[in-house]
Amino acid sequence: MITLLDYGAGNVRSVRNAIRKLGYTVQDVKCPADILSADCLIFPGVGSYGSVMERLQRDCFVEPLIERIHSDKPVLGICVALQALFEGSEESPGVAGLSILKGQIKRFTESSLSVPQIGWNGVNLHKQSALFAGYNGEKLYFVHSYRATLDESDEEWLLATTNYGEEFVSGVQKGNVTAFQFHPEKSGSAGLNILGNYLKSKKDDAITVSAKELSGSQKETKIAKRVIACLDVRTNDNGDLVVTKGDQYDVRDKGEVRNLGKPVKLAKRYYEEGADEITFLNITGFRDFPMKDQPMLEVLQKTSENVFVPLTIGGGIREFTDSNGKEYTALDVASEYFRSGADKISIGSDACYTAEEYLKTGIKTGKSSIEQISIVYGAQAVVISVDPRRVYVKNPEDTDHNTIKTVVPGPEGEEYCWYQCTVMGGREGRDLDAVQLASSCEALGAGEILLNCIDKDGTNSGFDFELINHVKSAVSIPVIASSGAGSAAHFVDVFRATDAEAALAAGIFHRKEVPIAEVKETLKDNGVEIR
Ligand code: 1PR
Repeated sequence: MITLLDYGAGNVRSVRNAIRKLGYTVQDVKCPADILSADCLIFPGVGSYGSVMERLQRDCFVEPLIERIHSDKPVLGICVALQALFEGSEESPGVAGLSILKGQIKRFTESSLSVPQIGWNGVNLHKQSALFAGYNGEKLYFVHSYRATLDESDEEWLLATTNYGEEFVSGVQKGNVTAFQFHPEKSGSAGLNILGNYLKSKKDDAITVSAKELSGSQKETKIAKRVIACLDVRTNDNGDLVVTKGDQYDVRDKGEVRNLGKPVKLAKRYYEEGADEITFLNITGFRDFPMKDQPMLEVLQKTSENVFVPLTIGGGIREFTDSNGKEYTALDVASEYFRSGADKISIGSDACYTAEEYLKTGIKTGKSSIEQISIVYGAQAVVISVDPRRVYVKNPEDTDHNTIKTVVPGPEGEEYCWYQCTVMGGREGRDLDAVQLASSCEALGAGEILLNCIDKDGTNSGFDFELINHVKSAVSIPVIASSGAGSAAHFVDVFRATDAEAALAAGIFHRKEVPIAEVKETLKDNGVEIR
């Protein structure tokens, strides 16, 4: 029986599912006394530093947690939970941490790297640990903007470090108290093995493997380029929820919605084939309301039972009033998705409306979906899905929008274009360009850009490098290149021609034209860092 400290923030379902998958039962901490009496406690950290500490304070969990740690009873902290062991964080100035370890958590400072760090990175082990028995140096999943370093007086806690521009502490351990910056529950089979070792060692003393044996010679770790499988989901004309795929966003073939499979089954297949991340887009979310759309929530719940890599979900994240007059905020909708197993939510149409308002006034109202969700769940949980299409102009002066000189001239030989943002799945073009959208959303607290391209979608002709470089140079958050992948070589091309952190594809995976393993192999053969 494992006790989970679920204080109601973010995707704790994944941790719960991972524990169950490993054959253990889970009970929740219901009152402060449970923290002290638990045999084995897991403290998942999701959300921003301030909101984690605020919830712990509200529920009177701070004192018993400190007491449990001081008395060396088993605790495993994950992500922000590692950071919570320190005195405080730049993320939430003035908020006191648990102060087990000295010092403040600081934001990544290396300007050439996107922040947050989102993706798979290595760890260097600094001491023996039973938790890494059977670990073969696989990369593990990280998602954070702030990082820990240890004060010299706490050196005995050092378990693992990772490099992301600078070296930071990715694992601490002393006696029975351990915390990881990475997410074992999201790190595929390698992560489940580590989590299993923690759970096992509480039953019978697990084998301890030497740090040297585990990580070999210590070297700088590198973040991998991510390969993402995307599932566009909607209800077809028979009322079945299906994975579909458009050609330049037109998902109908001879009048019928294309049916490329069942969402839960396909997601499991992609996980097993080595996808680094899975994205679901509820493509009719702009007209249906997700909280009434239980099948979509069910897709997430079922998927997260068997898929242990990050899950993103988009579609319909906005405020809404139902037929009974009940009002829901975008945060309510997102929270429901997080509770159902999402690690990140993606906002499409509503991000355009928000950016337009922000560009008009320059005021951050704190009320937009992006701001509300980012404050509670952290920037890394908020993805902006951009659906742009090219608009050609003869001269840059012909438009107020951000233009590029293109190597793919327009129908009338135009040498310039801008990328017009669209809403409602490409149905309506807005007076907003992709750079305006991406940079406004970053300013409002978004943590990643999912950069689709209507012109390229479903064409198998390769990614639009011009668009990706144009947007990438305007933001300092990670960018996922999307639309147009037709071969494994296209992934190599996009990582050579742009600095995108990830590349996403749909059609080639659904139609089994290119297996994910082939994409990974080809990237590796061409010297691209992969998981
Ligand atoms: O506006 O917040 O409700 O979100 C709706 C979401 O649904 C947006 O993220 C939007 O991108 C997506 N969407 C809406 N309509 C469509 C459509 O196709 N008719 N799909 C759609 C977006 C693009 C990618 C696709 C890549 C890769 N699909 O998701 O997977 O282009 O495809 P490829 O590799 O086959 O070329 P809101």
